[in-house]
Amino acid sequence: MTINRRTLLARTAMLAGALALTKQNAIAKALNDTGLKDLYKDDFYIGTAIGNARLNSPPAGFNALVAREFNALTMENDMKWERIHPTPDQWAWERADKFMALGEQQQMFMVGHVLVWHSQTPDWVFNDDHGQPLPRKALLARMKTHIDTLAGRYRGRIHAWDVVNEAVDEDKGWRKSPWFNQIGPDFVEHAFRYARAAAPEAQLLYNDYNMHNPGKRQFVVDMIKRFKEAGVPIDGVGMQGHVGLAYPDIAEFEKSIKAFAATGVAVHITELDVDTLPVAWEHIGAEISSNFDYADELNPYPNGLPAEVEAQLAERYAEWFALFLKHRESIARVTLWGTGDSESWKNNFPVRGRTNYPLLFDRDYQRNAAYHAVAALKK
Ligand code: 9MR
Repeated sequence: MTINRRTLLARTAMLAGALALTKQNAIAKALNDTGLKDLYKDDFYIGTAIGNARLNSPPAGFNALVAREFNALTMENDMKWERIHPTPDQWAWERADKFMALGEQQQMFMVGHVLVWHSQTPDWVFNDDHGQPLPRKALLARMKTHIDTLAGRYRGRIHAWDVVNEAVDEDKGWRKSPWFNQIGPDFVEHAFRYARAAAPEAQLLYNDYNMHNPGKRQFVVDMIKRFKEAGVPIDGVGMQGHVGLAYPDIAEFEKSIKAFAATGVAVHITELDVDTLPVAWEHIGAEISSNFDYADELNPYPNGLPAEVEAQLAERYAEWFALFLKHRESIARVTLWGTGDSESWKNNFPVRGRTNYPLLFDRDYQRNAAYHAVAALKK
């Protein structure tokens, strides 16, 4: 059979097309099989936080997506005191155990959140049977039992504990929480010592928001130095990273990374999200006792993020990750505070019922522009 020139050209074009398609498929497959954790494998862990709803009834493909993209896992709420130890004699292990199983199946870096916090801690913790504030010694004993039981149960399996959360009140020094008021400032060092005894293999972190604030930075640096001199076991600082499109000043955040790292502890970015909505308040941290009334002008994108804001978000995420990469020697982990936008606490805080877009996957768990910008830094 003779093949004329035209047929030959047509066949060659078809073959080239098929080859291009195969190549495209190979790239798509590689992208499907690997995720951020692979791109950043030589830099730091990439984590996410899992809420109870996703743990119990994950949407289709959710667990596979988490396994593909992340290699560190934090429980968003269900290891907090009020959830896991709601009454003096009651421990609710089911959800935490399930969380451990999920992460351990994938050999993830497991984060315990949180041992000692002023929030989401039931009143009974601080009071005696007559409703009177417990004295120092008794409250310390209660703290120790809690830490022994919780950190002890997951000993050797939780790789980092948020030992104390949010004990510093911006630039006003120690937060005047019941822990502080009833024990004194050394409640923090006691918590770290108890944690070391109960979970000797775990990295022990102090975790807080607004860590770019110079007053807070200095206070935390001084605290770490005092701890090191006194032999209080602290291994790292958690910089939560609840940030926005325009705040905080990245240069201030960077100063804090450097200052913490200079004390010799590891830096963990523990709760990253980027608020895309109008700032409803002056105070930009995560203090959960604040709340604002809903107003339409505070919820401008109920039906989708406009392309220009999406581009801004991508650019902002790229800036943050470029900063983290610059300090990769000091940073052990970057954890996003949730996977898909629909999960985020930012839809309800500080205003309830808004539609926010703070994470790297959209409401259908598709990678968004910010995801691609973060990935592109490593390609
Ligand atoms: O994301 C958490 C949200 O679901 C809870 O309602 C809220 C209640 O305190 O806690 C959120 O997580 C917080 C974390 O535990 C500590 N840092 C601030 C986080 C956002 O408030």
